[in-house]
Amino acid sequence: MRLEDLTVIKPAPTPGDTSWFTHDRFGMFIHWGLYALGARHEWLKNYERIPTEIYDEKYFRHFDPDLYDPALWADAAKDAGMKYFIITTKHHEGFCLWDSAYTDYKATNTPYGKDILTPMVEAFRSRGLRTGFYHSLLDWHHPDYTVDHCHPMRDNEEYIAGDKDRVLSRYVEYLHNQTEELLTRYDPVDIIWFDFSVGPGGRFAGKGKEVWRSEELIEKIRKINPKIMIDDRLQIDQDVKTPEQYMPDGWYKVNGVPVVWEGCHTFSGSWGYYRDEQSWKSVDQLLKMLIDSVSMGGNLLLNVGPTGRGEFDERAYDRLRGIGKWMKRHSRSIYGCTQAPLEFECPRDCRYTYNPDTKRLYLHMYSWPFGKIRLTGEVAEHVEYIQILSDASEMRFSYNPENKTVDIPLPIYKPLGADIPVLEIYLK
Ligand code: H79
Repeated sequence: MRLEDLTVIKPAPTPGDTSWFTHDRFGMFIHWGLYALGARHEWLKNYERIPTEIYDEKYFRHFDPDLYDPALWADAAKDAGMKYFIITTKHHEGFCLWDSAYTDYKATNTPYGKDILTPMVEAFRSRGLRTGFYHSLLDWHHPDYTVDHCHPMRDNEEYIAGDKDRVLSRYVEYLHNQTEELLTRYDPVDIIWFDFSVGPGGRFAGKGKEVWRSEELIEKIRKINPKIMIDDRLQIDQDVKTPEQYMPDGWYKVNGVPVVWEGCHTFSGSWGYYRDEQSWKSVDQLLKMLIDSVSMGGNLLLNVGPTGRGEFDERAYDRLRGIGKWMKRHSRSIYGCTQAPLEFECPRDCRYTYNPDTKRLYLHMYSWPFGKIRLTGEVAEHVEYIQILSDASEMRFSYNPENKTVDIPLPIYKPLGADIPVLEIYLK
């Protein structure tokens, strides 16, 4: 088969511009809000059924991140090889990081007293990273947001009785206004990432696209920025599918059609800062999540939950530095890459990624196979030159046309500086 005739999947086109996104592959999610002070999950208001007065008495009144310096965050993201960031402008708790004209529940009214979002966007943009805004559809603070089964007051009869005076459409107006405010003030925003549409549960009504007036909201967003990428959680698929904390077992499909997708993952389980969580993933595991995603045509959005003083903690820095060390010498197998041609058989315990522009195939070896590695089938026909990606050292190989194999002898020891070694295979 000719190289041009191999099957390289292209995801279905979308209304926004995803060309940069499917090239860049790796972004930083940031979950930051009042819950950083609770330091025990961003859903703590919900899990512990905390009334707003108590939540605010504690966290709103004590929010003062004196060590907040977004330049440090942006440096850490860039050094890890991330190309965009997505910040929680407002999470489910309802607290706003920017100086919104539509609410008093914002950073400027805390002891900190300053806008958090503007310097953050500036810091990341000035380092060449693109900007995404996570924005919660749920709002556990707004007086017109009615109770549903995902609400902190779902068991509080007195609070639920108050729903008769709540006008949900007023909240939706607020949601539309704030979205327009954000996208205008920080134009051009590259991604808007809404989270999420609550299904009906028990005695409570759900909140979906009719309630959010999703279609109209999308129209308003595209009027401000036609190129923006919109996620799928307004209950209308737009530019990107967002599997959360799980790895698809192949290219993510909608009705059988491969689409643009981005998996979002945490370091330790929760998204907001959780001091005592011990379930931190290793650098090796995180790198494999990135490689796995690209090998299935997707992106990885990896989350950091900064502390209440405004820092990434040491565990986060440790992982980010480890990822950056690998990325420095291996990002060529990530940026601009996608799933390999479907005809190619991948050796055991390995992952391919493929750059269709340079026609180079990347073989990631998850365990070092000692004596040699063998490529069989269609791929063997196309091997022109092979080197180890980390140091451009030549890998000699022998081609056997009779059984269509390429044998690549390997040293007994894994090459230095290549924790997950990658062979760069030039195809012909
Ligand atoms: O922002 C992060 C999370 O806080 C948020 N999305 C990421 C990016 C998120 N967490 N959970 N969900 C979204 C999905 C909600 C699942 C639920 Fe339930 C299942 C809501 C109701 C049933 C579990 C049980 C959580 C609340 C009750």
